[in-house]
Amino acid sequence: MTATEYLNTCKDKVNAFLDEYLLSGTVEPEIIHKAIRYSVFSGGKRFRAALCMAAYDVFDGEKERVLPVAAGIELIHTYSLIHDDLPCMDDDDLRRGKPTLHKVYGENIAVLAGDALNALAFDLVSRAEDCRIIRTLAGAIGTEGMIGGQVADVLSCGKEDISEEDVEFIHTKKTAALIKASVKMGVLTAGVSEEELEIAGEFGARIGLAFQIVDDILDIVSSNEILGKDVGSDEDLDKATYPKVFGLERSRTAARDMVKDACEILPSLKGDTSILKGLAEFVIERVN
Ligand code: GRG
Repeated sequence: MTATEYLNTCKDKVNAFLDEYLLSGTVEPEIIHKAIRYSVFSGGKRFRAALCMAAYDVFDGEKERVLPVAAGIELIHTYSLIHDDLPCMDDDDLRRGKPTLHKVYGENIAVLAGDALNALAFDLVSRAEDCRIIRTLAGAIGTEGMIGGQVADVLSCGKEDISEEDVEFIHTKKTAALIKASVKMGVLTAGVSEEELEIAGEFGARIGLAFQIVDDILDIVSSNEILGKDVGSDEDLDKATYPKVFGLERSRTAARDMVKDACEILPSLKGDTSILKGLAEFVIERVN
């Protein structure tokens, strides 16, 4: 199976699982359940879930155990996108090719839908009955992870003296922390040694940083139609991005090098890592 086929298979499994799990839009209060479903089923790639499942598959664990964990990660990701799009954050009108949640349901419901998804994600992840998985997620999305990165990102807008360390700090926390955690949570669900967990985390960290650099590049070189969101918003908000600090070509090289480094780590894991390698390459393919 190719990485793209794997990604599509994971997408179908995660979507089917979440369709069963999430309350229907007819349950009171209807609006919140409709809003949650609007965002969750708006067409995400499910890349983080696929990474989690592929990391798990390297160690060939009990098949059904990883799906709630992978689905939970996607709920966190969806919550972060909903909040990131709010007028008080990036103020975006378009996400995944559709009007953003607050445009359709209002700001108050969008905030609450994000909050609800955060809670639901922990409900799902706890089903693997391993506190280390829950703590890995909590650490990745708190003030030393995604939220910390988002705070630094918001504060960086309009600043002229952004250093390489600043932009790396933002990207590592805002985006790479959850991607790194996705790989680690997959490996933890399979039940592996500390050493393997460490190696998997190193792989995930590099892929995560490359992912955000590619996102920065696409915000300049791609189009609304292809990305399904408003391109050029980083420049409009004068954000700290890799292209702003390094220029486009050096950013491309940095992302490529990071994916290459990540792939070189993989043979240290004892198992078939070909899908993880393919997913790493998928990150960079989008700007090749
Ligand atoms: C709690 C008020 C409050 C705000 C939180 C956490 C947060 C705001 C924002 C997270 C930061 C963020 C959205 C980073 C961008 C990461 C990124 C590259 C998103 C796009 O990911 P894809 O391409 O999207 O995987 P799909 O649509 O495929 O799921």
